[in-house]
Amino acid sequence: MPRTTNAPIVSVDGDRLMASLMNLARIGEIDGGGCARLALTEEDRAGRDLVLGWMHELGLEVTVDVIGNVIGTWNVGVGAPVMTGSHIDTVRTGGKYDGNLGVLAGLEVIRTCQQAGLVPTRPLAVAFFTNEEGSRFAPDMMGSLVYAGGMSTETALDVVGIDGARVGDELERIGYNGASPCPGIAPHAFVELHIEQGPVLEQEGITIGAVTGVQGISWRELVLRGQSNHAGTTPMSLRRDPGYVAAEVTAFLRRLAREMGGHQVCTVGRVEFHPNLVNVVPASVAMTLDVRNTDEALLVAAENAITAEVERLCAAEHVEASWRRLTRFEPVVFDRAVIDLVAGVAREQGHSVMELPSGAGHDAQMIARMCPTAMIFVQSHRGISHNPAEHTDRDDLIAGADVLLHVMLRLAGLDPSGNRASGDSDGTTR
Ligand code: HGY
Ligand code: MN
Ligand code: MN
Repeated sequence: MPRTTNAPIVSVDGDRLMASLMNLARIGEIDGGGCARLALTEEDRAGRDLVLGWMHELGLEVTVDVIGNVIGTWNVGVGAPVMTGSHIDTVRTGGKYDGNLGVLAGLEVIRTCQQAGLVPTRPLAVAFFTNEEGSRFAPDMMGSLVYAGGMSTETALDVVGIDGARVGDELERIGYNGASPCPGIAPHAFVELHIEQGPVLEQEGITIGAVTGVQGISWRELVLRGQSNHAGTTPMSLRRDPGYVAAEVTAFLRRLAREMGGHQVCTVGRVEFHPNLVNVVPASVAMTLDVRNTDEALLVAAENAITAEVERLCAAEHVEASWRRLTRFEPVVFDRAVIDLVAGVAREQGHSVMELPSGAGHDAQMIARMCPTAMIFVQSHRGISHNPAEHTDRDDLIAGADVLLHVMLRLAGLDPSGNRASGDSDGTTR
């Protein structure tokens, strides 16, 4: 049963949207109904090729830039484009909708306008940005960060991933080392549709999230070096065991997050022992620390508390610690006028709406450096994501796409009923 009571004047084709999502999900599909398309792998190439083909079918002008971001532009009207988009790379155990929904709903918006004979006064553009996930190559949101001028192309191309591959070499290998320069063209406005990837909308029984911003993200790699030794002959009093320190650090992060409360989250997602053998006290351990908070001062306090605890543990165990910064983004606040437009359009379509911050990072947080930006969230079933079981109901996917359609049209100066929307030159609406 469609959730909206006020069907929009122009609506996306739900069957077509679902078909494109399922087609893309078949590329890199894994057990449990998910996807594995790590950035710049063969699977990512295949996904890129498929979506790029759909862009050409729509008659879009397609550009590939120096970091592999792909932008399809429907060159109608005049001025900077109203842009939407997201990413189609996934984590190794990804779902069908993370990122993919934002890109494919953007293409569905353009298809719907073309078929309805709606011609916006501004170009509409759909982007998929390179390496949003960051799990192979840090930082995450790499492509949109370079697009927005927050990271130099040279630095990004020289990033080496967890498997030893270099970004620039991989881009060339898959044929997406494009020519368009970065920073890219600043859009008139940017709106990204994305699944919430958390439990809030479903728990509150709300259909549409008008996203207020993105929390701060701190990724660090910690390498602990002790002394490799025989597991059977080495007395506990003589050990310099980095594995023990790694375990204590992991437990400390959990306690710290619980004590700080609020939006504070801490995650140890990767731990690599060396030599990783049953009867050898490890020589070293490399681990990652993902620490986030909506409040920058609290995020800094959490980072400092962790650094101090690592120092204390290492001193007691005679282990050495070395740190490497992988990612550090401060919290981002989206544009109030665009947030209000998202909420207003959703309510016009009869949906329940709430404002909330994003716990996950998104390309929108980078494009927000260039133009008025906001996001639209739809529910994630049981808040699960970065997991093959990731699921969002069909009606919610379509509701999100319809809100995206009408927000983009308003930003492009065209009201669905064909009147000129009261837009002004800086992308905000009154
Ligand atoms: O890590 C994140 O928040 C995003 O999925 N890259
Ligand atoms: Mn995502
Ligand atoms: Mn993700």
